[in-house]
Formats: sequence, structure tokens, C-alpha cells
Amino acid sequence: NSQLTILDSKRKQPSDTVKSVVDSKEKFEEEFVKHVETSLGRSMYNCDDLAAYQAASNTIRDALIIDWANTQQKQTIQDGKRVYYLSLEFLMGRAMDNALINLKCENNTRQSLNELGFNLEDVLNQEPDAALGNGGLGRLAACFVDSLSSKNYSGWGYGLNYQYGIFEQKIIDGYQIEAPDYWLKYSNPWVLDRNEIQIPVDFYGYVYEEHDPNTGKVKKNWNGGERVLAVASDFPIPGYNTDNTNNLRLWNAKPTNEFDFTKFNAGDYQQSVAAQQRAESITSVLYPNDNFESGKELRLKQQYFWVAASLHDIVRRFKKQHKQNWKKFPDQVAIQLNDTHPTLAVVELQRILVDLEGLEWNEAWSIVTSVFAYTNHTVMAEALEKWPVDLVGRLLPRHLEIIYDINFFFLKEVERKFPGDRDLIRRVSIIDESPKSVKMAFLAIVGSHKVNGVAELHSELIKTTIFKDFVKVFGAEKFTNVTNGITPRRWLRQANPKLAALIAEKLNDPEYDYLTNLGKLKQLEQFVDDEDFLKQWHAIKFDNKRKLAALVKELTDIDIDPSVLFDVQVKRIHEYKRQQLNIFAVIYRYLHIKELLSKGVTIEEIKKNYYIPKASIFGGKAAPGYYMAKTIIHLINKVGEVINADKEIGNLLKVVFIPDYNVSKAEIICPGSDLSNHISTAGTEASGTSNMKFALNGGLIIGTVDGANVEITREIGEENIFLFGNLAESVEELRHKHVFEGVNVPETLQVVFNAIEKEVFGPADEFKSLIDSIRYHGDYYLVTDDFELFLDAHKKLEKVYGHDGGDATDRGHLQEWVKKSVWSVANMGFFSSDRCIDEYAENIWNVEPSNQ
Ligand code: IMP
Ligand code: B1N
Repeated sequence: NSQLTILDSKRKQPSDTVKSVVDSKEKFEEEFVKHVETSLGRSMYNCDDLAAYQAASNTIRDALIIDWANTQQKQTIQDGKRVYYLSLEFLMGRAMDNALINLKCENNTRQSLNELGFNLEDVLNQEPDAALGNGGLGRLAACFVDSLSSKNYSGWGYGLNYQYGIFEQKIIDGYQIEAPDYWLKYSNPWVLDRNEIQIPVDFYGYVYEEHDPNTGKVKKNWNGGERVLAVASDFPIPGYNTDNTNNLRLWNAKPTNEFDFTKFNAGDYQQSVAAQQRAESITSVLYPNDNFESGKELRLKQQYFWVAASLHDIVRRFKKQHKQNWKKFPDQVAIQLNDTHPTLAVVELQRILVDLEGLEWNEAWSIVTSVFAYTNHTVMAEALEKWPVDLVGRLLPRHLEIIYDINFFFLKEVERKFPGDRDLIRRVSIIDESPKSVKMAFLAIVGSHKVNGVAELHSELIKTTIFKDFVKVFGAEKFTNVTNGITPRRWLRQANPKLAALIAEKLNDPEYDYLTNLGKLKQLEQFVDDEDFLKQWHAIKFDNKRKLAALVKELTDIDIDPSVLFDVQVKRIHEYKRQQLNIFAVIYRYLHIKELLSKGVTIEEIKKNYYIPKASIFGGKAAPGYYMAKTIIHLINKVGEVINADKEIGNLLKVVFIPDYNVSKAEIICPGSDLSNHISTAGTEASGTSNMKFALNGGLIIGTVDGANVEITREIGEENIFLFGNLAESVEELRHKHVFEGVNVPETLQVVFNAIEKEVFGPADEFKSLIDSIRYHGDYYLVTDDFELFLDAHKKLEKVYGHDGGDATDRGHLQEWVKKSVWSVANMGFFSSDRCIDEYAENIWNVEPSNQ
């Protein structure tokens, strides 16, 4: 590559790489001061924690950019296949702490900052979360880019640079109130704005036909009616223990310079400027729905804008090196569709190849299907995207034609394989007839060479339910499983430094290499009978619980005693995740305790014979338009108000709702939990990933036989997890029974409903819909069927935790619990996102890591 040679020879001395900046305190301090004085325009005498955060981030970011550039050059020279992960959500959280971990320069930075008069933790706390995602799907994408870099793959993420991330949740009078999250208030020091990378993206307009004199054929062309520019912001992603630094490219929508002369001539300058400005609305806000699609036009615009810009960039990069040698395209490019949100990419690539590059349909289609693969994340009907045909046709007239053609050729193929099976053809058609709409999941399957689910149970379920017919058409080999994972850098080392250090010590691994080789955790098993070790392990958990208690105090002013069982459920609020089941059980417990007290049973006797002291800790956001989820939040808060104020109860039971759950709070909550709830109705949670985070941090799980809980159980052993509830295979039958024979509310749950209706927790009207949905509307999520099984599971686990309360620092009786905790962590190696990325690379992308 001559360009590169010239570039290298002109460079008189190599720029400072990350290592030289962050390994040398002098260098770091020099750069820091320079940023304070120039980038920020301040002086060291006028530098507060926020400015210190910005200067430190700029210093590290600059160095990362050098590694980034070196990585890109190297990858360009190696000219291997690149992976592109297309996701509408990247829930990154904070970047600085993570960069320090991945670059292994936390100590140096801490000392440098100290010498400059700052405290690292205070500085880190200035950073707003990059909350460009809703929940599991977005956080998975963030873990995946971390693993792509850490495992030396050449892999980019493509997403949108929303100006407003997921809303900030405030709890006022027990209700969720949403406030905008304008996270770019102080600009974002972690991205490099590439204003020179501007890609025009068109919408609306019309299709016309053109006679091609060269081929004598009629060619289709699209003339767009509205043009917006996609401008790149690059977010360097450092790997752990490697210089490999990949890129997360996030697009911003900007107006073009072209303006509307008709309006201008009509003297309406204001109007024409305003119209231009509306371009920016495309990337202004993340849709705050999890597992739900609202079908808004702006959402479809976001999708096309992002997909068109990303593909344009990918195709440009390919052509730069391989001209129009399209046969090579699938050897150079793998594109993963994170759910159906980027499915228009399939259509856009076909359009580029056929309309713009002049390839034959079939040749183009074979390239397209070799490039794409699709990950499904949910089987829930309300989350499956269906776009009205009129909307697609208006916004993207040429794409709609191509979708019809894709469908036509696909159905012809089905007809050829299954002659006369008209019903099969109707069932697999990408176009739904009433109301007329495009089924994006079907389009994604047809346009991809592989389709995967995100946990074994889920991957089996999609084959037997929503995509059953496609297994028949394409064969079972097209469908595969990649069980989700999490990055141990953030979710162990960063979130739980003391536990990570103890593990490093025990594994004799001072360099923490186990963080990219998580299977090594297995060696912890040999210490499971070591008294001293168990004490250390327990002391760390206790310390983490103290931190969590401090967070709870700060955010809610509620005191929780760190020696009680911390029983946590933090995740998006959704009926299928069943926070209602959890809070109903808390109410039952409270009522039962009150009844015992009224009968003269003492608190001490209750602790000994019935219930151990515990704090139920909830957190999570509800989609702003999801009434039932908001009702659940309200109930949790009202129940908390009553119980926490009940002097008789003391620390036997506390209920807290942590407002504005996000990634940085999760980093405190996961290490501080004894027990976490993953209690979705069987068959509804595709995988879950917080279950992995809690288990990796030594918390035990109470869960249903759903999603990745199944594989966690297999790995850690069923004696180390508290499973309960009806199985996925019974769900349909039970729902059927509810509808045709009525719902049977068990006596225990009836007691709870009665209390709510007697207004023990405030006006009963507020909670009517919640109870009605169970009692009168078929109890779709099987709360009645699993309620008593949930209570029983609690009895069992509380026996293990121990009944006598006691001094938390020396709890001999906790032995059994602590052993389970160690045993679990020792067997969580499988759930590293590094393992996921290796599986995708081998089975789906056909790529290998570059040798560093
Ligand atoms: P892209 O692949 O064209 O988007 O380039 C991404 C980055 O990789 C560029 O900004 C350069 O830093 C680097 N890069 C890629 N190809 C070359 C090359 O041929 N010479 C120098 N740098 C390159
Ligand atoms: O994806 C996660 C899984 O671990 C969870 O089980 C699953 O619920 C989650 C539409 C979704 N599935 N579907 C979504 C998010 C936003 C949206 O607009 C659907 N999220 C999941 C990672 O695999």
C-alpha cells in the first residue's frame, strides 16, 4: 500500500501511543495541563472536578486516537475481512473508568490526578452515562464492541449519536416522571467528530425508469425528495491488554447546504431555514421502548438514515481497496443485524449493487445474503417490527419495489420446493396482507445466511414457533444459537475491584489475564473449603453491600442495614419480567408478619421461625407510554412508603425503589446483591444478561426456567441456584385454561389483593388495572400459577441464608451461602462476551482475529 508507505516515511517521529501517555505520569500531567489551558481555556487555579474530568478524558482520548489510527492502518494493510455490528442502541455507560481498566493505567492516573490535586473517584463521577440504549439489547452491543477489540478482531460498530439518550427517571409521589437526558451538555470528550465525513441520505421522492443504451435494458432509478447529511462521530474502543482499538461510528443528522429556492423566492427565508433544521430531529432522540415497537415514521427514518450512511461507508471502504470486484465483497465484509432494526440494510445493499453498480439481480442477491446475518432477541409479538406498506412506499419508494421483488423471488422458490402448498406461501410471505405491512423479521431471515437466537432455550423456541415455517423452507442449519455474554472487564474488574483482586491473587495471576480467559475462574473451586478465603470473600460482599446501602441512602433517604439479605430486581419494568410477582410476594410477607405480631409472636421468633430480615430493592424504567409498567412502579413505591414507615417492622423488611437505574448504578448494585430476581414467565425472556452480571459478582439467583438461566444452572449446578415456576412448555396450556376455565387466584395472593383493595397502600383505583389483568383478563403472564412456587423458593433460600441475623462481619452460619457464591463465580467463565464473539466469528462471520 503505497499511500501508507508515504505516510509512514513522512512521519518524522511516531506520535505518542496510548502506552507512552498513560504509562508516564509526567507525560500525562503535561497533557492534562495543556488541555486545561487550551482545549478548556481555563487555568489550573480554576479547574474543578468537571474540568479535570474533561482534561483527563481528552488526554486519554488523544492517545486512544493514535492507537485507533495505527489499528486502522494495520487492518487496512492486512486487508482481512471486517465485521460490522449494526445496532440502533449502544448502552455504553461511562468511558473513562473503562479506558483506565482496558489500558491498565488506573494506578498511574490516580497518582497523577492526586499530584494535580484531584481524587480519581470524584473525577470519574463527573462523567454522564452514554445511555444510548434501553436495556439488554443495547448493553449487549456495548459488551460486544469491547470484546471485538479485546480479542483482536477487526470489527466496527455502527449506530446513531442520539442527542437525548434514554430519559432520566424521577420518582415523584411514587410515580415515574421522565426528564430529558441531554447528555452532550458539556460536549463529549470521548468522540472525535469527523465533520469531513458527510454522507448524503435521501428520503421520499419517486422512482423512474431509464433506458440503458449499453445493455439495452430498462433501469430503475430513485430520485429522492429530501436530503439529509450523515456526519460521523467516532468513539474509539480500546481493547483490554492489546493496542487493538476499534471504532464505534455514530451518525449525526445534519442539514444540507442546498436550500429550498421556492420558499426562499416566496420570501419565506425563515421557513426554509426551519425546514432544513428539522433534519437534525432524525438523530435527536432514542425511542424509549424495550421489547416494543411503536411504529412511528420518525423511527423508520432513523433506521434508513443509519443503514444508508453505514452501508455507504462500508462500500466506500471496500471500493477503496478492491474497486468493483464485487465477488470479493463477502470475503471482506460481514454485517450483523442486531435485531430487525437495521433490516433495510439488506434492501439498500441490493439497491446499491443492482441500481447503482449495475449487477444482475441474482448475482447481487447472492452477495447480499452471504454478507448479512440476523440476531433475533425476542419472540414477543408486540416487539416484532411490521412497517405499513404505504409508509415504506412513501418514505422509500424504490426500496418498497425491491422488497416486493425479494418476496416474489423468495415465494417462487418456496413454490418450487413445496408445490401447491398455498398456505405455506401465505404464512412465509414477507408482506402481510391485513393490514398491508412488511414483516421485518421475515425479510431479515430471507436476506441473511444465518439467524441466531441469544440463549439455547430461545434459539429452540424461535425454530418451533415464530420461524417454524422458515426452518421448513431453509433447513435447520440456517438457524443457530449464540448464548449472550458480558464483558468481565467492566462487569467484574471495574464494578468489583476488590473481588477481582482477590481472584487474581488466588489464581496467581497478577496481570489479571483471566479477564480475557474467563474459564480460569474454575480454579477457584479449590478454595471452596478454605475458611480464610471464604471470610475474605464474604467481607468483600459485605463491603459492596455497604456501598449499595450508601447509594440507596443518597438517592432515597432510606436506611437499609447491610447485614440483611439484599434481594434485588433491577431491569426494565415489564409485565413479562414480573416485578408484580415480586412486589405481591413482598406484600404477602408484610401482611403475614403483621398478623404474627398481632398474635403476640415476637420479632425474634419471626426471624427465627419465619422470615429472615431482608431489603427488597427494585429499580428500572418503564416505557413512557406503558401504563401497566408505570402502575407497577407506583405500587412498589407505595408499598415501600407503608412498610418503611412501620416502626413495628424495623429492619425485618424494607422496600426501596432506586430511581433512574442505569449502567453506572448497575456497577454498584450488581456487586452489592445477595440475591437477584430473574423471574420472567417461562419462554418470554430471550436470554437476560443481568443474571450473568449478578452471578459473576457472587450473588445467587432466584429465577424461572427461562432464557440464559437454564445454561447458568447447567454451568454452576442446580444446587447453587433457586429455580421455580412453570416451564415454557406448559405456558400455552395454562393460558388457554385461564381463558376457558377462568383464573384461579390462590388464597395467599387473594390476601394481597384484598389488602390493596382495602387501601392499605393508598387509593385502590390506582392499582385496579393490575389486579384486573390477572383476575379478569386471563393472567397472561401466569402470576397466579407461579405465586406460591415463588413463596416456596423463598422459604428454601432463606433457610440457606440463615435465620439468626447476627453479626455480619463474622457469620459462620453463612458458610453454605458463601460457598454457593464461590462455586457460582468459579463456573461463570462461559458467560464472557469474548466467548460469544469467538462463536459469532467462527460460525457466522467466518473471520479470525488478527495477530497482534
Ligand atoms: P476508512 O477505512 O477509509 O474509513 O479509514 C479509516 C482510517 O483508517 C483512516 O482514517 C486512516 O486512519 C486509516 N487508514 C485506512 N486506510 C489507510 C491507508 O491506506 N493509509 C493510511 N491510513 C489508512
Ligand atoms: O435483548 C437482550 C436479551 O438478553 C433480553 O432477554 C431481551 O429481552 C432483549 C425492540 C428490544 N429483546 N428485544 C429487545 C429492544 C428495543 C426495541 O426497540 C426490542 N430487547 C431485547 C439481549 O439479547
